[in-house]
Amino acid sequence: MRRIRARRAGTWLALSSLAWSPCDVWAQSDFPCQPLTCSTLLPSLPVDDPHTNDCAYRAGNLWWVDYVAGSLAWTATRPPARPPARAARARKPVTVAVFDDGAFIEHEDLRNQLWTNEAEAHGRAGIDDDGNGYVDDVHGWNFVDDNADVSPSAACRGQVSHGTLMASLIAAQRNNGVGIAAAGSDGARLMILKVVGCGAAQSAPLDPIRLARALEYATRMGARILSFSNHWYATTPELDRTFEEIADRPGSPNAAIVVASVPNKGEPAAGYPAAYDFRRIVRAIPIGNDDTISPGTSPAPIGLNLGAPSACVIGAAVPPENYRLEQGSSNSTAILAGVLAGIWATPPYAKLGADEFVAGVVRKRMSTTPRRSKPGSRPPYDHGVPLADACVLATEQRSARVCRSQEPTGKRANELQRNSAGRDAR
Ligand SMILES: [Ca+2]
Ligand SMILES: [Ca+2]
Ligand SMILES: [Ca+2]
Repeated sequence: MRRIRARRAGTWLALSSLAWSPCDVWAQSDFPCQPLTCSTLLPSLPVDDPHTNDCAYRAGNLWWVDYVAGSLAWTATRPPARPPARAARARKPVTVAVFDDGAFIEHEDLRNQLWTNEAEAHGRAGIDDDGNGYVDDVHGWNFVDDNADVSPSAACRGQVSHGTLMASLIAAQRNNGVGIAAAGSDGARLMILKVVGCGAAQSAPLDPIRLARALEYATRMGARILSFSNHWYATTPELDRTFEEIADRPGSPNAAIVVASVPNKGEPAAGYPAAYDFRRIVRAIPIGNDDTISPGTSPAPIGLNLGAPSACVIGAAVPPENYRLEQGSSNSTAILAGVLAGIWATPPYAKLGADEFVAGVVRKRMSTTPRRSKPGSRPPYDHGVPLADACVLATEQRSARVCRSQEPTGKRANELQRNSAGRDAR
């Protein structure tokens, strides 16, 4: 693998592509709780899960959750035959570190989904209670301003909070009566690591020392999945070594799975960390409608490349919006991270180490699923990619609804057909 060595000031980090969806839904006062008519929105199945009351889900707007069979992961993390106490012990939430521009952690779908440093949560303000070198790091750390405030700063309010959206697509709270749900709702806990500022700062040069510190923090504090909905095109020996330790060295005490975005705006290369050929790198390939790979997707190295939804995805936003409809390869990455966390937290996978999970679940099962995208027009996508799909696992625990069919039926199908006809006529 050829690595581009960078002068420190030349290492760039860019949030992977994210764009407004073309759907005019903002005039709807109760967005996202009413069924949306959107030119690119794929249908969900009729909602009949009594354990999931989130309004966007019940409205059929979370097509992408069913697409990756997120509700299968919920079912599997709710073993019906076990007493509650045993079920709780069997479950092992996976800490997912979100490397982004921070997140609005007071959001109604995020505040109960956070990783918590218990020593700091029950400690004294202004004191580094656990002695890890970071004062009051309750839910993560702000490596930009070097403090514990991981929420978007006042200067960033009114701008898109990329990290808020990503955090919600990994692990938005399920069954709280509001908003959305995600594949990692029950299995993931979010560690918020602010490594880039908002607005114009998002395309500013990356400080590799800052990123290396954040990586070291994440693994030391127990993150098992590191989610990067961003990429950069030059690296340093220090960063290479850090990623190698985390994502490649067998038996490393810092072993974790790195979920890396592959951008889809026609970039000639995927960038880092997707460009690393390490064994614990899992790349998200953005999938648009009808199982097609987003046409501008950069070529990714051979390896663990799984397709995940990118278009017309509803996620959390900073008030007063609260929710946004977005499309982009960033979405695919966060959704894939949530899928992996949701599965990994579930018996019998919860007991596996990072290498075992990658080898036995991601490589052996998910990467060999017969459910694949349509072939892309050019290498390396001319044979398609396997689609992230929890249904290939734990067949004995399958939720019949999500695995039975990907096609809408009955009344919902008729309704979608009418909507489609109406769109075509416009
Ligand atoms: Ca601390
Ligand atoms: Ca403290
Ligand atoms: Ca919710």
